[in-house]
Amino acid sequence: MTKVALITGITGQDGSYLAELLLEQGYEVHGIKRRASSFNTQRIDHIYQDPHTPNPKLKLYYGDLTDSSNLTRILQEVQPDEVYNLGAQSHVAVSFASPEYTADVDAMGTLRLLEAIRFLGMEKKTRFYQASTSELYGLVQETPQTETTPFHPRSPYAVAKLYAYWITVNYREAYGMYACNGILFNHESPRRGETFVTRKITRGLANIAQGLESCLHMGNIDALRDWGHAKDYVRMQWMMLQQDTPDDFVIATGKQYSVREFIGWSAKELGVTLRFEGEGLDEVGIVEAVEGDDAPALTVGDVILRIDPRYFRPAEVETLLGDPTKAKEKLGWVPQITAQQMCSEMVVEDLKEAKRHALLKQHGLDLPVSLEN
Ligand code: NDP
Ligand code: GDR
Repeated sequence: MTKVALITGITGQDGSYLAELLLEQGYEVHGIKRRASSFNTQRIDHIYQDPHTPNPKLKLYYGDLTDSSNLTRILQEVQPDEVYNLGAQSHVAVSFASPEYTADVDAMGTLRLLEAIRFLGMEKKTRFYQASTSELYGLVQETPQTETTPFHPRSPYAVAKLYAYWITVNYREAYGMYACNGILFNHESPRRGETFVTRKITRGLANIAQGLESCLHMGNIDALRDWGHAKDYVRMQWMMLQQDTPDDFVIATGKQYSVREFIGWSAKELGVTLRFEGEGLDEVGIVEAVEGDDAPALTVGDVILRIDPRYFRPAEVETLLGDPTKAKEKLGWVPQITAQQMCSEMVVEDLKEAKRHALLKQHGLDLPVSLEN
């Protein structure tokens, strides 16, 4: 029997990798996408199937986590064996600007989906995965963080995700649903949204190296994170729904680095050595050496990084480090890709794009590079 999956957030980073994985496993995949004024399916265009082809394996539906009517209708139509709730307003800094919307999508959206499954009488058939987050730990109470570490969320995003975490546990306990939380630490890839810190760095430095931008403006570069690769993490999302009994798992690498270190790796990948000088808001990143052909626009002494208070958050999560022992012991999950390998892959992909832009520019086709970050 072909398994049927429904993914909210299929157009996002994780949604796209998960859809690929499930298609490879022979699933019929259904995804909810938001209506937007321009195309928003770039991450899944390569697996998109024309709805006019007979029996397409991937189908998309317009919908939104703020609207129960469409969630109920789509669930009823699709009758999924597995639901992966990846849709969210997922940017922590943006959640301070739009706290109510973030709560509506990330907290209430999860409730709407669970309640629709129950209302349709599918609670014993449909398995549910909730995209929970290491942001729940926020102001950390112990290091490394495990499934039993107390939560202390530090942003409207994290508070909304805390509700989603507990409502998932509650539906499991109250209605016997197979519902799981994956408490995922930061995971990245070349498909990461451009305004998250890793992608902002790899894309920004690649653009600077090619003369398309002049300076990267950053916030707290001393923040510490446990970064993994999205491909490894979506595999674990699927594994969680294949067990005999539902459970919650921390997904992390168990290694921690600073944003500053990530900047250093990215620069090195481009053949650039960066020196940090100054302190606090006056700190800058200066080019110390340039080797190879990947940074033709740079010379020694260029200031290519500055600190900008705009990127500091009203309450910061300074440090996160996960302990994935439970996932390893119970599910045999071990991440395959290191943070450094991932950084290198991201720089290579962003450099290809920057070179394309630079070439067009040389030939008089000066396409604007989006600098909003
Ligand atoms: P992205 O921001 O890349 O993707 C989020 C997805 O949610 C997009 O498809 C987006 O659509 C969709 N979405 C946003 N708002 C709504 C809405 N109102 N209704 C329906 N869909 C909506 O996130 P990631 O792929 O990185 O993360 C996936 C999930 O995992 C998120 O819930 C995130 O909070 C959580 N998470 C992520 C971690 C990470 O490090 N990446 C770590 C821990 C948890 P559109 O493309 O139109 O914007
Ligand atoms: P995070 O990821 O908030 O951990 O949430 P992000 O990459 O945005 O920030 C990581 C750390 O870097 C610091 N930082 C900056 N961040 C951004 N975006 N831009 C900057 O210029 C900048 N300078 C420094 C931040 O302050 C922070 O400490 C991500 C999201 O994917 C969530 O959805 C997910 O739940 C968590 O990871 C786990």
